[in-house]
Amino acid sequence: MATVSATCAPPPIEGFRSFRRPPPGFTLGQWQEFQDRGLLVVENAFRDQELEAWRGAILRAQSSAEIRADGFFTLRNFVEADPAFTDLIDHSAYVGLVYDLYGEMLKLQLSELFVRAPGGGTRPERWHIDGPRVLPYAAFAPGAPMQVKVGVWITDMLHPDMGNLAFVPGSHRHQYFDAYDTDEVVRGEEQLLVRRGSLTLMDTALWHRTVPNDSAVTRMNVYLGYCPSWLPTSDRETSDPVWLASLNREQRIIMRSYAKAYSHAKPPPEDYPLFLDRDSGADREPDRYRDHVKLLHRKRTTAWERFRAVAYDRPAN
Ligand SMILES: O=C(O)CCC(=O)C(=O)O
Ligand SMILES: [Fe+2]
Repeated sequence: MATVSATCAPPPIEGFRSFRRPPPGFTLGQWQEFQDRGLLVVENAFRDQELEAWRGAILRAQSSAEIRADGFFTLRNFVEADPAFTDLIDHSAYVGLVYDLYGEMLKLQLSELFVRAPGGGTRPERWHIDGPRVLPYAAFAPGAPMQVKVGVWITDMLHPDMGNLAFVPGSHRHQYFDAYDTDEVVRGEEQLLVRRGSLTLMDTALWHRTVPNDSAVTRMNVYLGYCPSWLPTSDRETSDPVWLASLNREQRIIMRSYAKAYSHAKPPPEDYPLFLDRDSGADREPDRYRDHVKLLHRKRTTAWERFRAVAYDRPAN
């Protein structure tokens, strides 16, 4: 007969050994740049080999899709389209940054790739912000970067007018923008100039557009949008379970493939912790609650809440 202790021993927590600390987050300088301009640039964030793998996967996706005559190609939820893309869900170059913002509720809101070939028909986007317009996130959370987009730049963007992203630095603090829904050139506008291998992080409350590609070069990049899990997912309902099973634990959680909508507000217990505390390695903050309070009910402070003290100051105008 089995001993009492053997039968009553708690089962090992599945995956416990694989809990890990998040990669590095914002430096103070990066935080300042992100909050002042609404867009942070990190050069040399990716290796050549990775960029080549992603470029190959974009070309594969493009070759299996119907391509518009003008060479414009976009694909949403692209992370599911090719195994070469899955490491973009939790890439160490930026998952620490978005974890600083959204902590234990981190979700990949959307993934989208863009191929903007030379020529007039590259479907430039007019001035806009991403996300809800009639009551933008800033109406409720004026100081919070509620939605961000990571850009991974696969081709050199060293000159203007090659299908660049254009933006007005600091405009994420304003809910109104005179050139909204136009493609006018505005004062203070910058075209994003970055080298291949750069990473950008944009607060999507930043007013932005794209410019036509008058160069001889095809622009290629991918965007990964992140937000708190309780904002709606933009590019999918749920993910293919077979594909999900091929991901690592953090990737699977960050996809937030929940059958019930309210699970996005209250994720299941097995999804905690997403990451351990970067400094202490603990799965909780000390001395906050009495012992009986379950992990899934314990608030974990984000780095953003601490950075907020360094004034992420966006008046609600
Ligand atoms: O292609 C770009 O750089 C920006 C596209 C864009 O603004 C969007 O998809 O919301
Ligand atoms: Fe946009």
